[in-house]
Amino acid sequence: MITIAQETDLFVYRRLDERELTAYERDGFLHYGPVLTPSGLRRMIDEVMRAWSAEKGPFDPNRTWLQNALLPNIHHQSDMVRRFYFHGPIVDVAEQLIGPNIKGATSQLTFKMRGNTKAFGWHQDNGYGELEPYNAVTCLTALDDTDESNGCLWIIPGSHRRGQIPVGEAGSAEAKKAQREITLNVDERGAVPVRMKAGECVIFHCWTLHKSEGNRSPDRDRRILFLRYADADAVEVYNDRRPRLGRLIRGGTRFPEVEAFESDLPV
Ligand SMILES: O=C(O)CCC(=O)C(=O)O
Repeated sequence: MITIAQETDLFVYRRLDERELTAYERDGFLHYGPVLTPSGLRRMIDEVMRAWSAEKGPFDPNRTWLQNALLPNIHHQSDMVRRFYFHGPIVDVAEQLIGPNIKGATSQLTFKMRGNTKAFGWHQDNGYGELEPYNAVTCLTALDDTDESNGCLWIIPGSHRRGQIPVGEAGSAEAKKAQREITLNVDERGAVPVRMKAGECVIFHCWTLHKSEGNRSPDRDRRILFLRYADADAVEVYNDRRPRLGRLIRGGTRFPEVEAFESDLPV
């Protein structure tokens, strides 16, 4: 495995302290703070916007929710995303929260450009395709300042302790392929908004309930880089327990197909 030097001009490295580890265990999430330096943020935005503009552009009410909101596998299109995903500060954090063997499970842009007032309902990330073991971690990095007016994330602290919430057919391999929406009916008293500055991230557990409202701001986009890390041996429960394919980032795996997957992608 290639080890590259820390890129302190682009990324802000910091491991979690004891207090944060305790908070993550209790609340199922952490507002971690800055992960991109100002120049890292500029480069990240430049690169991902090239990919976004080529395929998407501004919000278009005639397109579907998914067409307006998601650009999957963004690490295939951006060197900065690959560096951040494979070698950035969150890899150390994922190691603290998951263990020594880690793969990248998902990378995507989830954008809510101005004009896009569509909400993203309450869900667990493990509802959209159940992974086991149940310790996968999602990291959302804000590329814009985000608050209630432009569709920031909302989280129910401690909701990860409810465990995997059954979603029936909606969690099947077919539903996942069709990228069907899942909205759980939950008691949302106690939910908190996660306001972030551009370049900051929030980290949460695969069972933590979260949602976002529409972007109601007339002039502010809400762009987020979504990355997910899992145990290198994590399997897809909904898919006959086949291994989730994703780039091996740290340690080893018992699955040769995971070891080989994307190992030819440049850093
Ligand atoms: O893009 C959003 O607003 C929400 C993202 C999210 O919750 C998710 O992708 O799991």
